[in-house]
Amino acid sequence: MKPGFVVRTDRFLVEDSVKNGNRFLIGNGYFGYRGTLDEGAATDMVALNIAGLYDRQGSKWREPINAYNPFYTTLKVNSTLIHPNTIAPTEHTQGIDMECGTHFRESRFMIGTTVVKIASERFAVQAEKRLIVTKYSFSVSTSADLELCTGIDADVYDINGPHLAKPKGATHYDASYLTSRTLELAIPVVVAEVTVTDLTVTAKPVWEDNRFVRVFRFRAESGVTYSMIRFAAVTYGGENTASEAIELVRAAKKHGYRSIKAENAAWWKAKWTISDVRVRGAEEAQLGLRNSIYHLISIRPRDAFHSVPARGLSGQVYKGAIFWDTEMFMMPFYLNTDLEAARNCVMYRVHTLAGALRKAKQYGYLGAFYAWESQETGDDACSDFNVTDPVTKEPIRTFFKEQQIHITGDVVYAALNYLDRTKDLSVLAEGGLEMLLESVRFYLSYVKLDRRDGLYHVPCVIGPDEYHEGVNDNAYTNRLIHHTLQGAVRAVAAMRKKDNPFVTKLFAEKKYAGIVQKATRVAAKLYVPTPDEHGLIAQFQGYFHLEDATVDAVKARIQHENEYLGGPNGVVTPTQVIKQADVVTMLALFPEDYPDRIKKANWTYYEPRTEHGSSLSASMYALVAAAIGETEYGYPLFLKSAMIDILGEGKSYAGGIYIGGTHPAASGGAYLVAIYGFAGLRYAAGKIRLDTRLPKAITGLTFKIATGTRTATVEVTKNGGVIKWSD
Ligand code: IFM
Repeated sequence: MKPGFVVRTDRFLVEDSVKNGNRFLIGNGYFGYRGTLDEGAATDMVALNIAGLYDRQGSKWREPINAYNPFYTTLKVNSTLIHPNTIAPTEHTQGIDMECGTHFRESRFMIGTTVVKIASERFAVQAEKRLIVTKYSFSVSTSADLELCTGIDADVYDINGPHLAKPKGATHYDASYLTSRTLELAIPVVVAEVTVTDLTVTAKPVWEDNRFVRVFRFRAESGVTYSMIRFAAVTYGGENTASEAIELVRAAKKHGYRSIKAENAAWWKAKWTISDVRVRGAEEAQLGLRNSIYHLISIRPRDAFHSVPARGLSGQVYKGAIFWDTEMFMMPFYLNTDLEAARNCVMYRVHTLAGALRKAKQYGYLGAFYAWESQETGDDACSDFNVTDPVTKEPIRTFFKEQQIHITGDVVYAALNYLDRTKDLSVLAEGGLEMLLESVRFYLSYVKLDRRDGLYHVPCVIGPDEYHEGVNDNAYTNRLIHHTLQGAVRAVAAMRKKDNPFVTKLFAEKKYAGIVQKATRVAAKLYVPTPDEHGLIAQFQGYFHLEDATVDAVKARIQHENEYLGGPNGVVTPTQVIKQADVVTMLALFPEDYPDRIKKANWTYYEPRTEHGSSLSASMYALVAAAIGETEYGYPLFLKSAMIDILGEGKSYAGGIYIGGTHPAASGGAYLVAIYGFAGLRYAAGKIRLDTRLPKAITGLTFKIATGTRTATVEVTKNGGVIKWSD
């Protein structure tokens, strides 16, 4: 294993299993498999989390389903169950080798005088997204009676489940499989497996404790290493779900473990060639950044109907929903390294436009009001009560879905970036232009003209700082609306040039006559907060009149460590303390808007007033820090984002609700800081320039930018940068 590519632990603690499940996740965009041990069960939060397949039970939150666990395996030695939760291993290593996307573990146990060794590796197959493969080996130092139990565990970890009907177990030649259906929409889900061992005994699958397992009983010789290879597939949705899964595992067996492993390693090698950012001089930064990239690759959307959930594919937190995190924090990585994934993110929003139209209508607006928490249809999965008061146990009414109207502008921002970068107008022809114009229509129906100043204002919103609700003229939101109106007008012009009849037909069908003129007029008269005499931009109207308290002073007012700080009764609400970067996010996303002097004034003002209560916050401050020459201050914030899933120290509760999992927005944010902050990449009109601001700890960065037709290799040192283009 190559140093700099491995994240590992050399100890076993039962209480680390949830954290390790996130840290050691493997995935291929179709599913994520948490980094749990072979013996793991539902109580250890084992999860084969499927992208984009959701289910709802009663009035509980709708969330993605975890499929049955095909890799459940335990070993008994002379009738003693060798389980790290009950017998402390004398040696233990677990981790991921990011170079080839493989999870590994090695454990050593002492049972009396017998040494028992267990080792395994597993990986998500990239070429055939429905497949996952594992190899499990074991040995005993003295001859013993062994019982190897392995199969499909139907006891699934769920937050708001169960989501699957009672499964049926069956076999087909050497394959065994479980079939079930989701409870809400009766979508068929199948998990199949084939097991190949080098044992002389065989075993037929049987039901044992809600598991469909084979139990191999045999006398093991001392010092012999026994191995088992398992090919598993998870399929859903079609008429032939079961036969597809069976064919997949049988074909995989035929193809062979070694070939699949070698092909998978080659896939990762090619992926790293384009995606890696080599950091010189700072090992921690290198590992953190690579881990961020590893996660973004592992959860990339595989088709135009999927995008990336806020907790990746690490489980059901945040309802497996897609937030603005994808567009604003992750898209830049995909845009630079994987244009197909970037296009999928854009097209997912095109395909969920109908949900956004329904939401706007529900709240009395026109056009597309995108879901704050978006699932497969684009309808809003966000609940009325998103957090619970940990003291009273009462749910707290939050207005995220009604008031975070910036989400529509975020969607448009990413789509426009994709178009600027690729000139791929096919996206506009396939529904993208309609998406942009419905977004315009939404904002035109939302803004209010104030006859006193003749300007359009934006009432009653929540900005990125979610703590202050129902505010007017949030700078970030207003700026995004302005960008949406202008960007859509430009897109119409570009599309008219390419295919005027298409645009004319669309305008007639959707009744867009006059929309361009109105968008232009409103953009010109839209109030976007500007700097005052001190260079400060008010986060929203009246912000500077709030109590100017420190974060510590405000936190001293709470009664419970998990108390929700925002909302009508939150301790931060009457104060200027904010949850996460808000004005600073605007400055980070629109770097050309203001000179460094203004950026510095706002960064200096807002940073000490920011709780950084969201994992999205640190990277935005680090990005602007680099721009204003405060790179050293930004460096720890960069590390905080980059290391979040290695250290596993992210916030786990928000007002009594579990919010743990991986943090792909922080991962994307770390990438943004490295490329656009430290290397200072500026990309405009097909040209790259560099405005390098390396922190002291980093002596150099090397990375690639793939434009679709050409690839640039960028090499940055303390003395500046060199860009080499290749076709
Ligand atoms: O999208 C974020 C939001 O900005 C802060 N709360 C968590 C969400 C999901 O990451």
